[in-house]
Amino acid sequence: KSQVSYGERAQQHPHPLARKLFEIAESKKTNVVVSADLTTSKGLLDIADKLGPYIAVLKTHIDIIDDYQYSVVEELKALAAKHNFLIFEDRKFVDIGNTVQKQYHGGALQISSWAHIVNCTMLPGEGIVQALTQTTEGDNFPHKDDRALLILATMTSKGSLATGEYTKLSVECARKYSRFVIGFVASRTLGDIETKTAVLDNEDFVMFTTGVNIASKGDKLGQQYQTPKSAVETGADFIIAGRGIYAVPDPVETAKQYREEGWNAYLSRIGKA
Ligand code: UP6
Repeated sequence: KSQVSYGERAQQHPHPLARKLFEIAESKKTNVVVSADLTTSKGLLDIADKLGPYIAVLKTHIDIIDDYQYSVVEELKALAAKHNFLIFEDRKFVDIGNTVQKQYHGGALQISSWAHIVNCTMLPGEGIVQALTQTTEGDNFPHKDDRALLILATMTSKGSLATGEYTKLSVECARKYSRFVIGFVASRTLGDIETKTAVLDNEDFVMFTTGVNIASKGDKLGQQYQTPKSAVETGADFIIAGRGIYAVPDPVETAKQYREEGWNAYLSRIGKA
């Protein structure tokens, strides 16, 4: 887990989008990512506008929006610019290279035209990362410096098989394709897996942690939670919270609370508390 400040990481990171992300965290003093799992356009846009000032990233599942039209992501892009946050489409690509290229760039959702960050699983093997990386490098892709990939290295759901060899391959591919991969979605540091694949202190992968909730330990469908403080202590650079923030009576006050707890844990981690 990094003991370096977001500000320094913003200056040193080789990837332009990671630099931007750390700049946002530093300037807005927040490491909160809200998982805006609302199922209507209005719900999504309302929460994005209200919570925008307190978050670094807004995570979407755009395919759960009942009344989806492309104008929703255009409005979302405008809100991202207004409040200075990035958009992370939690698509969890999981297919052969040829298919994920089409899912990322085309189809009904046109994800690469609006999502700064996307993620993929390692189930298909190296080819998925290779395919996604490759398609951002052609001359006809205008957003190259503004797009990045996270690898889903572990999962928070009970009984998940994203462990062992799967997690090791996540680290290997993140390293090999670091021109597009900036980090992981994971719930623990990846420094403790075998020496050959362990994340090293001099590698600046960005760690996003889901399953963050102050008030609950889990749900009835196998989700398992930890608090913002424990997530940051375990290595999260960015804490992702969904229902803990958007499904409570006062999402704005709650987002501020997550921001404060996440930020204080970060300050202690870098020795500035
Ligand atoms: N998510 C997890 N666990 C993972 C990966 N992704 O919960 O291992 C995603 C879910 C959801 C969000 O798809 O969008 O993070 C968690 O929402 P919650 O905070 O409401 O449980």
